[in-house]
Amino acid sequence: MGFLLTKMLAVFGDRDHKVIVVGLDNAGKTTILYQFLTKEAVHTSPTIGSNVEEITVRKTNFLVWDIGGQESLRAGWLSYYCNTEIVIMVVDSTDRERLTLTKEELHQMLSHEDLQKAAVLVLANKQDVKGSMTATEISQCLTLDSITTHSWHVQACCALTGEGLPASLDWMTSQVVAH
Ligand code: G3D
Repeated sequence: MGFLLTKMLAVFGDRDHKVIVVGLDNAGKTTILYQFLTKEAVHTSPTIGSNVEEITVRKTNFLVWDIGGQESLRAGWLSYYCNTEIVIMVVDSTDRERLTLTKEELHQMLSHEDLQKAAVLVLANKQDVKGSMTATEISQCLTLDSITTHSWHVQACCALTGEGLPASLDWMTSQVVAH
């Protein structure tokens, strides 16, 4: 029966996989979410509360929550953690000053019990801006190599053009298919 169900899900598609998009304010979270949906850059305003959208990639459904990143909202991130399969941490690659803060937020999140099974995708956004940090620099600053408890991946991207985002969706799909 289990085998049959697995086969049917493979044919007809799966349940929704919960994804949360986090990162400091202005990192590009909302732009990325709408780029996933429309493949066009949209005019955004700071996220107050959250946006949620469904994205389907080759029969895999992701329910993607964009959570506001302003300081006053970050304390509320944990109310979204339950059942999250993928955490997307969006980084503004031009914002060197606040990368330490991002690092602290990321490692604190990953120690939360509700995220023990979540995979982590770090998006090094705004690669179109001259002088922005590379994905490798960001990976080093965030000490991603020290993360052994979670599956993780870092991807350079530009939310305005969508560059790097298809590869991100492929990685996300590989993670949920693998589990
Ligand atoms: P947030 O949801 O993380 O707070 P937004 O961030 O998606 O609202 O984006 C914040 C600002 O960064 C927006 O500019 C948006 O257009 C810009 N932005 C997002 N991604 C990129 C990118 O890849 N490259 C560049 N150059 N800019 C980007 P405004 O001017 O509307 O505040």
